[in-house]
Amino acid sequence: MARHEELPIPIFSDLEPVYGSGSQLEEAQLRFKNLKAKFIDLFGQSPHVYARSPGRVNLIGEHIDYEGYSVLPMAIRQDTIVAIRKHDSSEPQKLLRIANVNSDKYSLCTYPADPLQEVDLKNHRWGHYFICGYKGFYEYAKLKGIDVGKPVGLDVIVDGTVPTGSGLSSSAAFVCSSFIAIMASIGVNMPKKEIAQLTCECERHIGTQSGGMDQAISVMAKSGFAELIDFNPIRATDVQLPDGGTFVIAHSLAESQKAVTAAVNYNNRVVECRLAAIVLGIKLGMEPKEAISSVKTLSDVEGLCVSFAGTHSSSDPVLAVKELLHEEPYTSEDVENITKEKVETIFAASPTSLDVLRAAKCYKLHQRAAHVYSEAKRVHAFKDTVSSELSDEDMLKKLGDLMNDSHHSCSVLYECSCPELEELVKICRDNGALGARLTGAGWGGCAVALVKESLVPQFILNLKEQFYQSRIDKGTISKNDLGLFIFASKPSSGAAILKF
Ligand code: NG1
Repeated sequence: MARHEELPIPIFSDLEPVYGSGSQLEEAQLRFKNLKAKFIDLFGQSPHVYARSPGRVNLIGEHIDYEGYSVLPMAIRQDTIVAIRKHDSSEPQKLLRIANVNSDKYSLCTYPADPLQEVDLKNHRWGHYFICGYKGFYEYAKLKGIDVGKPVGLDVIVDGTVPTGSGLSSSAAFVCSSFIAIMASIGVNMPKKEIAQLTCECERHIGTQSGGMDQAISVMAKSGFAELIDFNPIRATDVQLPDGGTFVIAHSLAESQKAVTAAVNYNNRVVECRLAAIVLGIKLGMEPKEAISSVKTLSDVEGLCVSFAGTHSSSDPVLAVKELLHEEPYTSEDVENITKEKVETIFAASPTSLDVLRAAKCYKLHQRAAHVYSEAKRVHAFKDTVSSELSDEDMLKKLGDLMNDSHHSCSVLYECSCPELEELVKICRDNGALGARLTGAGWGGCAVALVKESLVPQFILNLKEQFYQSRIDKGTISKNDLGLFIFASKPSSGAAILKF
């Protein structure tokens, strides 16, 4: 039987295989009905096809996907649905009209139907994420020589329930559902692993140098399982989580605008990791020129670091980091003395990296590399624990410890936490979570806590009282919306095409 990631996106004519039964199905039926009505109201015709793709919570493995390391996320029930109608080539208007069911917050965006258009990064608009998928699909079709005809107009309405800026990957849910809807409207389908790769690449048009975790899980998720996602090549392995534990997701209410802050946060860390990898490569015997041209990620020099550790009776690459990279932040001059090259020259081909260099004062190479290598190990320890012979109780405790260690590393070494997340993680632990950590890119967004199933209702009540009540009193959120900010989550299904 073909492996899961080799299969195309499933096409369904009813909602049950995607949303299961009960209240979740009823809610989905209502959303689709509403979406269709809005579509007809706005565009005068019904959509041809729908695509949906879920958000995700990352259980462990933060900020290591772009360094080539495996991660362990699961899809959540919140998703983005894209309804689409492809114009007939005889229709005169060649425009992409992108509307949202939440038109108060997201007003209609209009773009030309030209797949070569640039995404205007200086003027961020919500519709840009659709354009990422649009450009990505046409780039792929051109590369593969698929005849998709001349670009025509598209009418689109989007309905997203993944909270934005929350570390739950609303952006990937939107880009993946857009890409799949465009693909389906043209009558094409392809293996999930190719879509995961393409959507990862095309989301970079928005200006972040993302790894591929979010798109991979959104496209390849299976109901009931978390997935161990490997890269190069992309592969998903089902991970059955132990009984008796539930993951509770809680929003810190600090919104992280990843695309807007990329130069000082997300892309800054990608640049720091590359510099750390080049410097390690040189210290471990590579010629500077060779290191600059061939070393892209910390995984590229892991072998050298492990060999170095071997000479000290260890196999831990962190040992090389401790011995070879000082804790003092590196200035550009410090780096250039080692690389014999201007940092601007190293990153000359990447405008978003040059933005990072312009904004950065120094680079914390030791701390970032120590996080990446140790976090990569924790992902495998998590997977090994889940498949071990430990009792459920011991297993849950060990998983919780790994999550706590991961948070510590994100907070202290990678510095991607924030005061609100620190407060929330502490409150989770004080209320009996076996482990709690920030999830996703950080600098705001959500925490995920592993909680004994029997304690979940009380745990949620305590968090409402101890974290959210003061924010309700201040008017930051409304009491009626609490369910959007704290909820228990089970692993949900991945992307799907729906034709009725
Ligand atoms: P968020 O911001 O949580 O969607 C981002 C990246 C991931 C990964 C995590 C950190 C995008 C689309 N996603 O996720 O690839 O690097 O941060 O682990 O940029």
